[in-house]
Amino acid sequence: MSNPGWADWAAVEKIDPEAADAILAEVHRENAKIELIASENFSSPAVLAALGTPLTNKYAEGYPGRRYYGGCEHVDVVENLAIDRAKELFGAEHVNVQPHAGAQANVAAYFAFLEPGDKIMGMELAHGGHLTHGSPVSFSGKLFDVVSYGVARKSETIDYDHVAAVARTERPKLLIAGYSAYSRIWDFARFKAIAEEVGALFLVDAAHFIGLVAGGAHPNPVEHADIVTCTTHKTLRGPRGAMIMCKREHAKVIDKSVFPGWQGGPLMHSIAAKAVAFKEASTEDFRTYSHQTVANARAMATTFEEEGLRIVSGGTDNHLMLVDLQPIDITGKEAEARLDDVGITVNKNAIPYDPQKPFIASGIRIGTPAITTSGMKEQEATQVARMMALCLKDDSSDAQDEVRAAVKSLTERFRPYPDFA
Ligand code: DSN
Repeated sequence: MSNPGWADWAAVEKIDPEAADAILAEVHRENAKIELIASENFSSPAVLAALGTPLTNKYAEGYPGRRYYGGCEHVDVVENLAIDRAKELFGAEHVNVQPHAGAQANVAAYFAFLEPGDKIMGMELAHGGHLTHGSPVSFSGKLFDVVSYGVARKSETIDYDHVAAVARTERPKLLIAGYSAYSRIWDFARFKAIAEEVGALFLVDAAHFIGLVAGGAHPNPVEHADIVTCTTHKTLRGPRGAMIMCKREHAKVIDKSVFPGWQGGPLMHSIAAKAVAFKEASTEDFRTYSHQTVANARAMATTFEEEGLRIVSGGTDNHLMLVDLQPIDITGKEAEARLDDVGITVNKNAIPYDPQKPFIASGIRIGTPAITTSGMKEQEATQVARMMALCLKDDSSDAQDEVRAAVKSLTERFRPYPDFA
């Protein structure tokens, strides 16, 4: 059955031309611009097809075999497929595939073990951590007693001795590793040892790099952490969503915290798409993709440095890098706008010890998951970095036009949805 008949794009155009136009414009943007936002990727046609199914209709509160609604026999199969594939892919003892998003996975994981007012210790947002790791503007900072660690000023990498010293003094109940903007491999074994020494649970938020783990291009935090949370749409290239992996002994509290603790009905269409994405992630193609993502990031970092820009911590081991723009005297905010204008999408980002406010920022964060999905290799990644350096260093209209033309020519060859006209 190649055309099941329930997805009808013509109906969207007929019923809601305004929404249809905006959707098509977004797909066109994804095809026509160079996408370097480190947390974004392009889902495959199979993942997109699984998302757009009548599984969105089904209420399935509970878990496979233990639901609060009838008629769950098929969605049970789907959820079990997703769970079993994730277990296999990451060597996890238990997996919950129901969290709707990364923040929901973290809230459910924290409250499986913690009470409001308990102490958590995570990486500072300004040094690359995530809002949910204790920022005062998120639930994590409002409901918990937060201790943060950052990167060392000189190396711009984690100072494990400092983390251990703070943990010994503060004795958090939960130690969190993970980031939104850190380009180095994390020593999970060292963090586990610190957590054990102070009697803390150890949680890794692997949202950014979990796809690299699946493809064998990054160490696996599941081997060390009590709990691993992650999203499914970044390097893992699945549908927007999340999951939690944990040791068997924590399975019950994690499941109860997700449902009924923090969520109601699971998004079964999204869980179906997660199952498809996990199958894709177990292939040799995905291994190649993950290693290429890292190779592309390295190529870009080297090129930026050759062009006189500074890479925070001196390089990258993963899919992203922070570029310090201070040597060329342009702010992150200005750089984001100028690059956007020539067809290159990035986000401004604070660098560690940034003298600028976060909304201005001295840096930009660059990630290679999306361009690698579009087929770019080191040669194109290097070309993109050179084009970006030209755009940022020379604001003449000639230079900007030259980069705009180069973007057009590259995106004609490398686009995520080539069949979309
Ligand atoms: N918003 C994501 C990112 O860009 O890293 C994290 O949630």
